[in-house]
Amino acid sequence: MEPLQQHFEVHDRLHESDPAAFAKIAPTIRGICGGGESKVPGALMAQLPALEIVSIMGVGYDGVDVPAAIGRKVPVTHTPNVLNDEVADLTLGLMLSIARKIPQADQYVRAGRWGKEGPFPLTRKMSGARLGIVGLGRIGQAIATRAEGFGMSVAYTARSAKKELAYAYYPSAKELAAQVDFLVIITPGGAATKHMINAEVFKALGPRGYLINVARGSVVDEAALVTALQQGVIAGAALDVYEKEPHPMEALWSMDNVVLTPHMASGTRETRQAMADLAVNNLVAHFSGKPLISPVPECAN
Ligand code: NAP
Ligand code: 8YV
Repeated sequence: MEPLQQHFEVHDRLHESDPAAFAKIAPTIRGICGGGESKVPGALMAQLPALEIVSIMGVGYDGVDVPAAIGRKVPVTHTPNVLNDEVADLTLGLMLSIARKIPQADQYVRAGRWGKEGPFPLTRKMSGARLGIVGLGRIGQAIATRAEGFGMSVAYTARSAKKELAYAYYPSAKELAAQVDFLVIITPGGAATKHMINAEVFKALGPRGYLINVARGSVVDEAALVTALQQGVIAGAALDVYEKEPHPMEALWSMDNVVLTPHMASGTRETRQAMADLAVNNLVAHFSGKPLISPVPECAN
């Protein structure tokens, strides 16, 4: 907020907190700044006749109606790359957490169970295991590099095979899942990937397989995931994102074979600052007539 307020007159989420007051100032609004999860529907943009730009502080922009923005000649920007390390770090942390049951072990000590019940039950080895990545883009590749440090084999699926990379390519998530121990999801959200990870994929992943979702909740069929976890179709899941945020399905809360984080993969002071700087700098560039730093691909030409 501070750097935004230095450059602009900011109305902080007034459309949500006071729609009547928002309606009065709406004709003067020239830019929208929002987070990666922000909803910027065409209906909101339609209330803003002077709108010139939408700047998203996040790499994912599935909440923005990009065709509607383009129809209005309103460019959309986002914050790619500056968060690759952070999201990849948390992903490896989630993989270790679910395989080694680190949060559960922490609870075991805090609840005094170590002294009463003895050693913690044995867990699962991650080093040397097989990793499958659904979406081998900027963040997916950062995850792959880290996994190599754990001696893991890496395979992936994406819209297209990456000839320049030595990892094995599978044409679908289901075929990939059948070959791996850990299946990490890191695609964009939106209609094209909705429920791409479903009951069929869980069956292919199998009873020793772990699902890790750091992409968007919409990519995974959460109800089918709950069933798969309850029935032992897969070994476990570590999730940073959910279909209804901030309300993950309650069935997940009490399960021992899941690790849940609250959409925090990019959430360090350092990285959020870098994302904020880029989001603000895109706005500053636009309003000073300079080229945008990081338009979304659909607006790059
Ligand atoms: P990116 O560089 O654009 O990579 C996206 C990857 O997904 C690409 O490999 C792409 O395939 C693949 N993909 C896209 N649509 C697909 C489809 N329909 N089927 C299969 N694969 C598909 O994006 P990124 O910077 O790595 O970010 C990825 C996503 O992570 C973001 O969009 C966001 O939703 C999520 N994210 C979450 C957090 C968090 O806090 N949990 C933080 C940052 C990002 P091609 O390579 O063939 O094009
Ligand atoms: C953030 C994200 O939680 O970049 C994304 O797509 O989901 C996350 O980095 C969010 O965008 C912060 O605004």
